[in-house]
Amino acid sequence: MAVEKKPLQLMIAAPRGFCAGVDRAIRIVELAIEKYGAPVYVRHEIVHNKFVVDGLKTRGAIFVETLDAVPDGVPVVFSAHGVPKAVPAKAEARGLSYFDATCPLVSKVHSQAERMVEQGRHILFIGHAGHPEVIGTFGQVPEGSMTLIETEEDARNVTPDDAHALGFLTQTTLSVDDTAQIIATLQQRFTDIQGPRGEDICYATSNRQAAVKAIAPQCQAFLVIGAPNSSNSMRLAELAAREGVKSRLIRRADEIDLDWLDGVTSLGITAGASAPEILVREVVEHLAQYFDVTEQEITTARETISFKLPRGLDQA
Ligand code: 0K2
Ligand code: SF4
Repeated sequence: MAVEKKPLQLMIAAPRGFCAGVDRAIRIVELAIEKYGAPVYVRHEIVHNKFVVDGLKTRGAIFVETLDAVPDGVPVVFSAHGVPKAVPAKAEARGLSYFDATCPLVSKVHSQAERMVEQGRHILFIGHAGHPEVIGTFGQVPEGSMTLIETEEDARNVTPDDAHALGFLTQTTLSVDDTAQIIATLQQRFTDIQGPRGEDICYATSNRQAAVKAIAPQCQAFLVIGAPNSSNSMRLAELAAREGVKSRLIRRADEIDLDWLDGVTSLGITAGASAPEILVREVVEHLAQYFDVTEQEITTARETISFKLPRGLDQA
């Protein structure tokens, strides 16, 4: 006798998954392969998703962590997270053709950093140590002109040389709530600190977080599709947990733990900005093998933004 499947309502967040910067970055690699033929080198994972990276590998992309690993005469693409200024400079010095897939919203932060330093300000940069975007943004300005602020405690304890010549900037993929608190602390301590309007958290990061916040009260568990090295995805899983819902970050459907779902009748689902929709469908189909699933999409914002391709590839 067939075992009856238990009902499971899936509350699927919208927006979720790919943002305009990720779309553009992947397209740049595809077009570079089309234009130059394989192989095309990519410095760092183009976006933090193994499925995407593996897909591009099969088309002829080779992923490396440093420019030194790129042979002469082969084109190279820089990842969506951005690179220190020294990287394109070195590529130029070597005569390499390169394409910069840095998200325009990350490049905007790079320009803000340069401008602040030109104005003689020291920058307090809110972000996560070691993240490629942070390394890239630090690499836009002379060494010593930026201090990393990772936590509110850092914001309380930082002792800049000149408290009246300060600016702050942020990584684009941070927790909206944590960042607001850190900024409030900095503004309280350094009353004339300059910053961008709000912060530099991008539309995609904040929209995905807002959707999780809206859904969390209606479900008993949350699955976030994304990679552990994906800052924006990690923030979504963390946020669901803070909203009182148990949550897990999974790369693929095969990481779903059915025991963990025991007793759950409504499940939130979202995907980080670097996770393709096909992986969301894979998760839904996997769950449908074990549960009697109903899908409900909960839309908290509509995204229409798209970014132009770099010159040289827009006609490819
Ligand atoms: O969220 P992360 O910055 O770690 O990066 P990904 O998961 O690759 O998402 C794309 C965002 C890239 C730049 O903001
Ligand atoms: Fe750009 Fe935001 Fe997407 Fe990062 S998450 S690539 S900053 S749009």
